[in-house]
Amino acid sequence: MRSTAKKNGGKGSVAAGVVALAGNGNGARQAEADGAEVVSVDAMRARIERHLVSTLARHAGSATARDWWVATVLALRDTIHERLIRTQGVHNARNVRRVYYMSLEYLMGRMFGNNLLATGLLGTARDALAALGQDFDLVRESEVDMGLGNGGLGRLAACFMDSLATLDYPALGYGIYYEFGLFRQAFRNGHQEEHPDSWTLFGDPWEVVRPEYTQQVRLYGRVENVFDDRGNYRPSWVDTRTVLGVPHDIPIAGYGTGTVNLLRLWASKATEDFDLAAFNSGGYVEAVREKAVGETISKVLYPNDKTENGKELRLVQQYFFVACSLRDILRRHRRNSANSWDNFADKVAVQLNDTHPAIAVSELMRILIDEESMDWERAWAITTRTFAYTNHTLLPEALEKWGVPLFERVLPRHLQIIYEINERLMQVVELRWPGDNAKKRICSLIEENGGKSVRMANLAVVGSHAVNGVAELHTALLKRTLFPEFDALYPGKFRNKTNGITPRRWLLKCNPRLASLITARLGDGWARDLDQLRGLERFAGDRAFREEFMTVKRANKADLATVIAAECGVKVSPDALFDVQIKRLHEYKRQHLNLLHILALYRRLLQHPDLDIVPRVFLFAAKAAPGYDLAKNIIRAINLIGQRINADARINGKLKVVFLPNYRVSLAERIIPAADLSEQISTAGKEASGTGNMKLSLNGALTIGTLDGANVEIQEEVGPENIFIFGLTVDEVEALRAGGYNPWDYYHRDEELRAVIDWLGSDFFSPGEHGAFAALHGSLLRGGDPYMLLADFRAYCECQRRVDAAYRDRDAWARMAIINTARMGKFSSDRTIREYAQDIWRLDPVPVP
Ligand code: 26Q
Repeated sequence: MRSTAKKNGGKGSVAAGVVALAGNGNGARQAEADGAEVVSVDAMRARIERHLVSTLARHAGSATARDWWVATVLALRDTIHERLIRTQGVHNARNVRRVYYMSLEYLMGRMFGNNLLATGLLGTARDALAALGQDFDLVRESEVDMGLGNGGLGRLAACFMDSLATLDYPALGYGIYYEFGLFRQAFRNGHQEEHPDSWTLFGDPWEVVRPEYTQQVRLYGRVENVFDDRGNYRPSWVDTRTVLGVPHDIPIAGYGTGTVNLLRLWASKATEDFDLAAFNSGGYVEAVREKAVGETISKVLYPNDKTENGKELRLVQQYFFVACSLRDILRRHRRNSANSWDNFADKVAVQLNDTHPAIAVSELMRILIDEESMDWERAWAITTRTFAYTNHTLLPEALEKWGVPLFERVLPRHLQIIYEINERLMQVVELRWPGDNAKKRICSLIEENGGKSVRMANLAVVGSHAVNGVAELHTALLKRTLFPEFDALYPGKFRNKTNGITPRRWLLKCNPRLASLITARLGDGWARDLDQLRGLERFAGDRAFREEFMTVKRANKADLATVIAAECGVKVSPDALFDVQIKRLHEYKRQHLNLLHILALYRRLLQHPDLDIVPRVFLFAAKAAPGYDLAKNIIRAINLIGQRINADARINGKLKVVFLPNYRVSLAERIIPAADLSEQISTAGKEASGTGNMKLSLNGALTIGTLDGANVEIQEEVGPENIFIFGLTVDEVEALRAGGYNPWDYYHRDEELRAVIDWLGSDFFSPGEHGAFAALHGSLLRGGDPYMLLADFRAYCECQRRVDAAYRDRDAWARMAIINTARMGKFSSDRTIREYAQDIWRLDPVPVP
């Protein structure tokens, strides 16, 4: 192993991790030999025992698997905290420029395996637990996912935190310490049921609470118009209510490096005066009971992945977390006496993850003007130099807007500032397009139709020096369709930063078999430099390697089959084609197009029982927003149709349909390594990027997809011969819509399509229950089929036929799968983060010895 590492110039701890994951070798000796963390198995064992007794007050004889897990986390944390202190010491001593990532969501998943790999202590911990008589795999299953996000945007934030630390960038992530993360999903009679996710119920051993950095946040109240003794307007925000924000810090360890950054999550707490002043009419006990109001702010993550307009608590959450974070940034900046406002924007870069934290633009302006008495121009220059904004959606209905009356009640002073920003913006628009009121209406931060509302995207665009989309196609559409006026007004402000995923979690950790196979051929450098996977192309032509690659896939599929049997009670064959669609449930993602194809196959099989098709397992996993009835209806349809198909002996098990409940990061880690086919079938122009597409392809699944989001760039990398592309392009979608799209045309013209839609609309799959899928059925015809499933149906079926044909030639399939893995280098989040650092943040790495 040592020689492999040397030969490839990789970092030693990487090698230790891979070998240990594969289950052989002595991790500690390895790590020591490679110059990484020097913790012997005996020392690790002693640490675990010490934490078990002194921290958990447990006798080894009565300790549960969870106790062992907590004790091992604490033992590992000893190392991580030392590195954290060293990292922060270096950053502070050198007064480095930092990036602050502001996101309402972080989908971290489990931290244990990731941190063991990062520190090179996986083998050591495994051996230490074995020496203590514990089953490592059982112990690690005790960890509950940290599910503080909805989907792609939240997981992107988690991948970015990993890359920032791994690449030694000084960075801090700010977010909310939700007591309840994304709901737990269960199925009852095919219906989605939501249950609370109380992930902190028994405490979280990764976090450190920092009461000394508690921040006060003011809300509500009114603005008093005051003039100072020189006649200057000095507005004063009074009669506010105050809540406290208490930071909970989670360490983020870089992989194979000394850097440990922080994820700082704010929990809200009531102050004494918050409620005693406002609610004391009911007496002492009532007042204390009412304190709970201040604590609800960080109670729960909104389970929507598009805007739910007008929810006061959501606005309060956004402001609460932004206000805490900006104050914390300021406190840290002021700690160093060399710092002042003059160099603030030289030391601080803030990235806004979508518009959710966009209120930060007006909050920094408020601080500078009201609290620091700065003039407008200087305050505005500092503000716009500080912020940059990432856009994740083009869907107009998903753009954030806040009604002015609500905004004024919660944040009256901020509304004034937004009006002032807007007035100056309107002057700029007037200069550029004199007399053009239409342009003013489009650019305005205030939308006026009926009532007034604040457009958060416009605020984020004007308040930032850079705005980026998340894939090339998405950025082009952002400029062409969503913000053409701003693009004209601020040339060069809009840029592309194609998303990426961390190869540590999405290959090294989740797919140890494939990781070991790759490391055996290429050495271990790929986990920090994913472009090295190109070296696999050489082996795509090697029959023995292709067989090994498929053996790995087969073993991963067998593992997943066990999970499916346990979770769904369905028996599936690892020799079938595993056709996977895993993502949030949305009409635009078109899980129901997949379903229409399943119905078509099922019908063909019933009509021609000897039809020769490749046996397939259709795998779904997805959560629907609790208030999104149509999405829930699609889940129900997949569940009930699946039950019927799975139970139908006539089709000889050629089709299985499985909906795995409670999709989350740790479940994705089991599904992705076992996938043969990756479904990325959104209506062209709707999916900003997608990141699951990258994870699946990296693990050797072939993509069936539309030319949407990052699929376009995946095709560029793997080549058109190694991907299955079908359907309307963005331009064709636009043209068809402009010409008056009518789904009935397709319905009448295509006999099979008509048959499956009618079948879906019948009670065949819901005996005794009339109209179970009426909502879904109605959306496709009477509802006008807004996502154009009918237009793409035939092309999709044809493309699936090509998939079927390709899968029969296992060897050719293996070659394509290997090439997919080999060419995913571009989609490492390390590449994405380097681009942000160079083009947007102007940030340099700071190695930590
Ligand atoms: C906003 C206001 C109120 C309540 C909820 C929200 C909200 C929450 C989450 C709105 C949107 C989201 C999440 C969006 C999201 O995950 N978008 C995805 O981002 C990925 C990373 O860039 C892309 O790959 C996906 O294409 C995009 O859909």
